[in-house]
Amino acid sequence: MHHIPDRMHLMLSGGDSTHEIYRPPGRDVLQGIQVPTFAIAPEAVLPSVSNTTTLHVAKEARAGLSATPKTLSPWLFYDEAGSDLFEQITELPEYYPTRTERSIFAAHAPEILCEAAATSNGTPAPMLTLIELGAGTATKTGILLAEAVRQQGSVVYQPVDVSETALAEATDNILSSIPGVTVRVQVADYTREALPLNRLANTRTLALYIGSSIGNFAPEDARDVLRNLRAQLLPGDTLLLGTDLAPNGGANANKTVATLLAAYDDAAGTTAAFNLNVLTRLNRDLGTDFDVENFCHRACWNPAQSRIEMHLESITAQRVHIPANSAGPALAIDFAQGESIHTENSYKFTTTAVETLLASANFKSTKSWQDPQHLFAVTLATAI
Ligand code: AVI
Repeated sequence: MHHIPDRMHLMLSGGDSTHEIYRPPGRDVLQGIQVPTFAIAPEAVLPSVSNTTTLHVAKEARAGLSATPKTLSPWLFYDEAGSDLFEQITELPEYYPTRTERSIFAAHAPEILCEAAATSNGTPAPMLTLIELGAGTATKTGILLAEAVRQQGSVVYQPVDVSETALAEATDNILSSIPGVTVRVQVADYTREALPLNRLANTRTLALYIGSSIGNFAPEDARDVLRNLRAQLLPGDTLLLGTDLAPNGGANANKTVATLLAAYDDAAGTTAAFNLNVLTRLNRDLGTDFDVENFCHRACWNPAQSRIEMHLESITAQRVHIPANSAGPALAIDFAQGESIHTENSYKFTTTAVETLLASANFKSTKSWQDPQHLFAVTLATAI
């Protein structure tokens, strides 16, 4: 069985500027493809886009490697090998976010669902419909769906993702394990397209944006993603947002910079392999001649930006070539010894920063849950 990560993050070129946006996962990103909502058999209606994807890879690599400082978009991580490596990362002892968020759902799902359905005037609780942005294979979502079925008898679940293979896997997993769920998958890029919700009469929407996905956006882009979502919701609908906490960002000082650094530079070297795999991908997809042995993985904490940064550092002075292709002419890229390619940001939040971000997109934070060690937060917010 293939494994696809919960999330991925990228830099997209828009006109002549490059800006950071966030994109859900998938081995091959489906650029600009939007198909109608459909049930269960997404492969049947999607055209092949492998050439489009390769062209997009070429454009990203050219723009990023010609820039100063050099960058590569994080969505490039998620080819088949990178997706498998990310899946391994989520199970590493050092990488706490995935299991911690799952533990928060396991401990608090009844309360989360009750809060999302709560009414202030004593009227009966509305039926909740769950949508999920960047759902991927929706492995953690099952806990919330099972609780929704327990509370309301059945639930409609609308996962949104650019990867139809991930959505097919999510659908299979959920339908085979949680009776009472109706799955309506939607293949779409939620960072760039409106999300038609196909709202059912007399229901309230609970939107899930979990897995710390929001942390892979620059702050302005994070706000824009939430505003795009908010534009599709009605007042009273809710958003459940998963955020990784900054060092000392929770209610105590348990979480240190060392905790964070270990999560992004694990002892087994899986995150290093994940980071370096992007060079292998470029060699394969574009015919570049990166000597992967000549680069090393670096993770650092940027306190001013409250983010972990991942870089690939050039061990020696070296020249790398991008062959001519439909994205442009042949290019030679020079690296000084110690120069790095910035490959990812992963922002970490204080509880105040989460509230401020939500408010900037017209959500009011109503309740937040953290694990006992205050590593991770799950925040419910109401559309106002
Ligand atoms: C997908 N995203 C939330 C991960 C993170 O923690 O920022 C990606 C990742 N990069 C290295 N390890 C995990």
